[in-house]
Amino acid sequence: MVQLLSPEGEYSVAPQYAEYAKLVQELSEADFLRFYRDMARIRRFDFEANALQRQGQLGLWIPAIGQEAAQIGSGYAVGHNDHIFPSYREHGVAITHGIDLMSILKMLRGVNHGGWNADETRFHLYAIVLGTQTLHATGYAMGVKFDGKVGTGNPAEDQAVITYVGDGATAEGEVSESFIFAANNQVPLVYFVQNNQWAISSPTHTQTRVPLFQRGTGFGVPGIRVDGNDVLACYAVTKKHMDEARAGNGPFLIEALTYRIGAHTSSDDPTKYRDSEEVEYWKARDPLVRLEKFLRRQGIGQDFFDEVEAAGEKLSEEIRSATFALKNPPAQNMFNYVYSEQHPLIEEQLAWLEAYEASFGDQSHLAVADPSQIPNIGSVH
Ligand SMILES: Cc1ncc(C[n+]2csc(CCOP(=O)(O)OP(=O)(O)O)c2C)c(N)n1
Repeated sequence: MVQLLSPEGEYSVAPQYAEYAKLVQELSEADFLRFYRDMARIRRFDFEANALQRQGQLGLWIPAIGQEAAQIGSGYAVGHNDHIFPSYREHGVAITHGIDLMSILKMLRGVNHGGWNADETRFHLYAIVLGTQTLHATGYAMGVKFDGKVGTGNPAEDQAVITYVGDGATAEGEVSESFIFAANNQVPLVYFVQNNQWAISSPTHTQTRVPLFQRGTGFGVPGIRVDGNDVLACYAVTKKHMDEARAGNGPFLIEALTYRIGAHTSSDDPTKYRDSEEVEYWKARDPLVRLEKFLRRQGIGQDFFDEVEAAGEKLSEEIRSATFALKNPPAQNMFNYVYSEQHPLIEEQLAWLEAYEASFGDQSHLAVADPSQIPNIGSVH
């Protein structure tokens, strides 16, 4: 397993991983601080979103606590032409590609169809149907390959694709199919498997007989395991294999070994199926604490951590007030974008809905109180 930062935040490189360490040496102190800022930002966002869900402001929350190093490290390793096909938990990767955090919350409140501009950000839409994104990514990477945008040596031309998939989802047939097409066509694709060790209540060992980094080997997709709680290793390993993919060396799989510290979603209670000792073991290997220890060893002072804390407070306030201010869209919006052109079935259903709503007469006296008047319960640590 590639590890560059120990849980105590010590930087050390085993000789066989020197090629990865070279990529870390190209980073500056500003990069390390940016990694920390974003990891802390996304964790704060996570706590806030969870609280908003509990207050009834969101329909669902999907936490990523514990997975910040895997997401921020790999996200920053994606190049300026590359495309990203996420699963549904990659809020950390999203912020490395300029996704506005409110677009994630709007989706989980159900006030839009779930989206952002994937053309601009190259961060494609979340995929809830497990494993499907690996096929989308493979298809996209086949297009890149057939358009000759691989291995030209021109950084303005060459492209690679990365797809994020969970440990459990690697057992889906779609993922095996994507391995076959990716390998046979030698497409520029990196599979980034976040092994957070649980697929809702199913532990990884019930999903595979081989370590996940070997999942693609028989299909022709080689792989490696990285410490998913070590942001520097996640950055370096992803950077190296995205570079290789862009250069035309075919698909590759990275298994980032991490842990889902929180629940699967706000609808799940993990105390029903896993031991608290296991959770405590992984909390002691918290990726954010590990990077903090490294930064303190590098001489980064308390001022920096205070500044990050203050930015977190500000973010929480912004997220809360922006969420409270969200308006419910007209129910008619659900018919938008079903077909590219008008369709008689949709017109009929829309007419039915309008007649149904009109049958209640004027409803304005039933309007709910202004949600911004809901008392502030304070931030959650
Ligand atoms: C095709 C399909 N089957 C089942 C589900 C229900 N489901 C949602 S998440 C999940 C577990 C996925 O676990 P994993 O791939 O390890 O990713 P994680 O949620 O841990 O990030 C399941 C079974 C689904 N969304 N899609």
